[in-house]
Amino acid sequence: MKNFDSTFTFGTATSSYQVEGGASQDGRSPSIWDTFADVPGKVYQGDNGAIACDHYNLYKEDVQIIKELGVESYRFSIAWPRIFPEEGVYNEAGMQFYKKLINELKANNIKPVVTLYHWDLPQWAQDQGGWVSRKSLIWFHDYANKVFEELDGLVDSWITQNEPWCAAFLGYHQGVHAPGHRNMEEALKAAHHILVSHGQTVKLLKETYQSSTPIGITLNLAPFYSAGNNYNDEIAKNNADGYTNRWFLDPIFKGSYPVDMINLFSKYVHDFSFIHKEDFETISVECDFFGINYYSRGLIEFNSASDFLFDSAYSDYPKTGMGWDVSPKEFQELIRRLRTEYTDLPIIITENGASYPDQLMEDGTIPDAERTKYIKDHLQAIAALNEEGMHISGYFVWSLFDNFEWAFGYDKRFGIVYVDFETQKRFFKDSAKYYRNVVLAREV
Ligand code: IFM
Repeated sequence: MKNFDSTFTFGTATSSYQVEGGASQDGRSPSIWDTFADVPGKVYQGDNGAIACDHYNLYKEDVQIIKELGVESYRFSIAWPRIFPEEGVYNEAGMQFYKKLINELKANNIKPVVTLYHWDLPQWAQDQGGWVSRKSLIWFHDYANKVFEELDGLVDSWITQNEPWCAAFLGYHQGVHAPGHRNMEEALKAAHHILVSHGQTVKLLKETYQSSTPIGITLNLAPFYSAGNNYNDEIAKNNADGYTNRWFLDPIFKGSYPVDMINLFSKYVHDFSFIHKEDFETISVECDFFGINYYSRGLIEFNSASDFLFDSAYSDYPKTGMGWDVSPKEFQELIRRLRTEYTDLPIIITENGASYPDQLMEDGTIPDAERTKYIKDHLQAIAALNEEGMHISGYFVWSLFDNFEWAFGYDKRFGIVYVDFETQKRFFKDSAKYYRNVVLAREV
């Protein structure tokens, strides 16, 4: 048995578009995900987030579920198109929802951890170029400014951006997320503006608001390994690491982009003048913590036909329902690397969890032994890392609920609480009961 000390935070996480529903309630305008989900073939079975878990209307009941789990914190995100449904037009009714949610959480002793951007860019912003346009910095500044004006002081911590790699590279390079473009130049511009928007937002909170609310960014990181013991696979692994991890870690913690990746990307991008020299000082601004979403390792092999010479290789590891390797040992290696190469900041695991095909039994139980083991293994890994002095200060299970899993629609269930999407009834899975016991005992 290993212990978590009293400073360690346990929580669960969701994001606005994945759980809220209420797509046209109280003046919300469409986000890029509403638009993308409308395009035939983009999302599994044509699913969308119009209703999702109806959290927008059921938030009071949902807060009771969080309370029953015994966790101290709830991580959620704000839907930008509720706050600014049109450029420059503030919508107080949208803000009211978050005020009510925060009040309800606080009344139940649950700390709100709030993400400003978890991928639901207003469609009006995309119509003008989205994150590819440098104007996104102005739009995001105005949005963050209004949110801070109304909510800072009420929330426990702020997260500026969630997983810039997904928003930029899945959205603008691979085309599998909204807005569904396939253009590396756009992806690099989007990634850059997202990173600058992060730094600018930290400065806004600390300098203009003189706020002491902790603030940080969340990256999705994966440790990569080469499939073969040969030079080609080593190169491929290095490129995978650069594309996924270093392109984001280096500017945040070292104040520059990795030169090997600039060289590699210059195959598709010939003009890097969208990167202004002074941007690095903004991107690398000092934060209070570093958020990591961890799901899996990647096994990599060389492929001369792929954009950046790498591909996923066959791996014989046990897999989650997403086909992702279950890899808690590699998670530990990732954290040790971050400590040696990048940062001393407290690390918060802002997401970790697994999707499996669950079955709701007649008696209302959901036996999800694989998810339970996944969570247990990662919690044990964290406790062991902390014994080594790695200073991980919190853990948020992804996700509180089964929800809209982006291009996979409702096909993939990540929740520790099962949602029957026909009735909107919620059921604790066995993993939720297990997690509650860990949280209460503070040991794993
Ligand atoms: O559901 C997503 C979440 O929105 C961002 N991180 C990964 C999760 C699982 O794919």
